[in-house]
Amino acid sequence: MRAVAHLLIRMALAGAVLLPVATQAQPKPAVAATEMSTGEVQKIDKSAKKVTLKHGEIKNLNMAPMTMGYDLRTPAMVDKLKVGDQVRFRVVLEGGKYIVTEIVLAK
Ligand SMILES: [Cu+2]
Repeated sequence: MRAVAHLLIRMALAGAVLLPVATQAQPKPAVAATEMSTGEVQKIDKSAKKVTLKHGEIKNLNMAPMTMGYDLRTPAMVDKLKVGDQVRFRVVLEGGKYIVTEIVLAK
C-alpha cells in the first residue's frame, strides 16, 4: 500500500511540474502583443483622432500588410509625425476598433 501511495504522490508531483511547462510552451501571443509593427504615415487627422498607415504585417492582430486608418488613443501621439514618415507602432483591438496605443518615428 505504501508503495502505491508513494507512486500516486510522485505522479501528482510530476503532473504539477508538467502543467506550468505546458502553459509556458505557448507564450507567443503575449510576446507578439508587445511587438511593434512598421509602417508609413499616409494621412493624419488630429481632430478625428485618426491616422492612416501603410503598414507591414501586424503580428499581434494577425493582419496582413495593407493601408488603413486607425484610431489614435491620443491625438498628441502624432504631434511630431508627418505624412511620409516611417514609423513603428503598436495597435490593439478594443471594442471592435483598432486603436494605435503607441507610435514613434522609425530610426
Ligand atoms: Cu491594417
